[in-house]
Amino acid sequence: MKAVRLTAAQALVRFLAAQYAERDGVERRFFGGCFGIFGHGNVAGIGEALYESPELLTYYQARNEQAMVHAAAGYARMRNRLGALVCTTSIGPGATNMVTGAALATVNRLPVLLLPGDVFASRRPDPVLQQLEVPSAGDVSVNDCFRPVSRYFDRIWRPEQVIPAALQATRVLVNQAETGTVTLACPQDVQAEAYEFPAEFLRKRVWHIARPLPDDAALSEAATRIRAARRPLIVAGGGVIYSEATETLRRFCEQTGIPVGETQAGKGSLRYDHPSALGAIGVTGTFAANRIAADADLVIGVGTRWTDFTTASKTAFRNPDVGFVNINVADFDAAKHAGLALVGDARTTLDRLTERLEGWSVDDGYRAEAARLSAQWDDEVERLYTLAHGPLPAQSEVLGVVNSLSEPTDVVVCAAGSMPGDLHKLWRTRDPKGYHVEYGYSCMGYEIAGGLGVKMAMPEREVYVLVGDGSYLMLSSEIVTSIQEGLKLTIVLVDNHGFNSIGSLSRSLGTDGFGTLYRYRRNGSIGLDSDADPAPSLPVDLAANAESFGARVIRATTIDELRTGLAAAKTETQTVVIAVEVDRYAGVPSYESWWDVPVAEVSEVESVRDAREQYEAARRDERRHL
Ligand SMILES: Cc1ncc(C[n+]2csc(CCOP(=O)(O)OP(=O)(O)O)c2C)c(N)n1
Ligand SMILES: [Mg+2]
Repeated sequence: MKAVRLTAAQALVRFLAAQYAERDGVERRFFGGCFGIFGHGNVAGIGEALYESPELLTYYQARNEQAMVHAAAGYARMRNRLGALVCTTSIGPGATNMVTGAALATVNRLPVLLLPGDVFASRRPDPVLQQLEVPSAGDVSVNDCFRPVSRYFDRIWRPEQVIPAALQATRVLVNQAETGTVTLACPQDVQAEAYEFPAEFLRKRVWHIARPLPDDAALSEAATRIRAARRPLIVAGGGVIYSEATETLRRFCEQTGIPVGETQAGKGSLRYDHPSALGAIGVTGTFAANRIAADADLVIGVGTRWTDFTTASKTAFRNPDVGFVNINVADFDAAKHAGLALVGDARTTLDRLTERLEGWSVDDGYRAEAARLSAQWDDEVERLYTLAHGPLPAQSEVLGVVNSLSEPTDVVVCAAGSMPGDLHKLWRTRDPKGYHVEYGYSCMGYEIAGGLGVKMAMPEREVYVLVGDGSYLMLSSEIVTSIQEGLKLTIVLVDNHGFNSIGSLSRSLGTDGFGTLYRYRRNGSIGLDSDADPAPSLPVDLAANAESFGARVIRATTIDELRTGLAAAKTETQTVVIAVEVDRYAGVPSYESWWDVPVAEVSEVESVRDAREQYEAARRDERRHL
């Protein structure tokens, strides 16, 4: 057998460049490039391999390791998990900076391949710079932190081990049920060691991405249960979009009349103006979806993880006889809520169910009720889009202007703070890939970095990143990368001088927004100043910060200025930051839902005791779906 003498790093890079994924007969390269920040732990290993053969994997420079994993997650989501990016780091802090990004990708079931550098396999120069020694275990390094946040983990102790490790890594990454972060920790000496790699290992390899189907018995049982239901409801999750099942879902609900509520990852499954579209469901849901959910007798979850936000902490489905049918490619999720598990691909499974439900539909009254609620909800959106609130605008108006000035296929990106909830409720989605809110990990700092990954995956689309001041302060450095790469982002920086989301949560729990305003220390404390009597604001100018990164900056103080700014941003070819201040107290209400956040059982504070009483009352509605 022919063999090629390569370093472990060179062999790995060659292998990655030769991997393809194929679904429905369409073949594409799986690894779209490699982000990297170099240090002694990877500069002469993977760094050398990328330098020696730059045509194999495009190298992208990032500012922050966590951010580059976020970008990789955004990219993979935008590619419907049919493509991924690689991230290489040095050892120690460079490596552990990726742990948060790794968890985010795994929670959201998105493929990313991490190659953190690791300490010497030979242990010769131990302890090396940045090595954390564990006195009781010689084979532990900081990279063991990646184990619980990865779907697959290996450490490449010897160069020939690249062969099984790379094959296993790719198997997991392309597997729609298993996918998430894959970590191959790469000891810095091994990266540079040579081995005779078989040519067969380096050949082009096409991984077929299947559309598995549940068995006949499960499909028949599901059809029987749906036919018997009077008020069925579909909850569409991210799986609908990843499986490219949105058209199939539309046909399914037009034939059957079953209305659709959407999770954060599933938003965009059905256009906002479809008569069966109830919009967002759960804690951040619409009254349309939450009312239908309350009485539903059968809930069909498609590609959803059933998080507490979707189920309103298990209070959303109040019909005592409610049952669940779960279509999911992962049996782990399909089994939730004691549902009838249809383990399979969303698109093919919905197709089969459509056939089996031929001639059946919900009654006309129920169909009309859903359509009426859907229309009433859109009136509420319109109201919130046009509040004419002053002197500072309300956040909902900002979202309204961005929505109405963006094209249907443009992409809105967000992750943490008060905007994800408002977007979930209010964003009018017109394209399955037009809504990108990371709410599995809801990680502050994802917004700009994730937006960069979205743009890398679909450079032909305009990308609108909505970011709060808190998230901006946490991680905004990838603005520099977006400018370096000529990948334009339109960043709308919504400033309310601190944490609006946690501030109002805190107030609702009796703790008066403690620690959520950005203010000077006063009378010895921070955060004890009240919303009614705040300490002076901090002299921070985030727009100036963005300008210093090289972004074009537009400052808007009114909704009209925001509108003009957004129109001007469209003509720019580089990243633009539009800074706008909003009234932190002009929030969007919640609509007939509840979120379980425990309140102190005993407290000196009267407002906390009151909140506890309300909490205990609300918790009585929490159910177990067994
Ligand atoms: C990394 C991280 N740390 C903490 C949190 C908890 N958290 C959720 S929202 C939020 C405040 C976000 O502030 P900002 O971006 O200004 O948005 P706003 O709430 O003001 O809309 C915090 C601290 C989080 N989601 N992510
Ligand atoms: Mg804020």
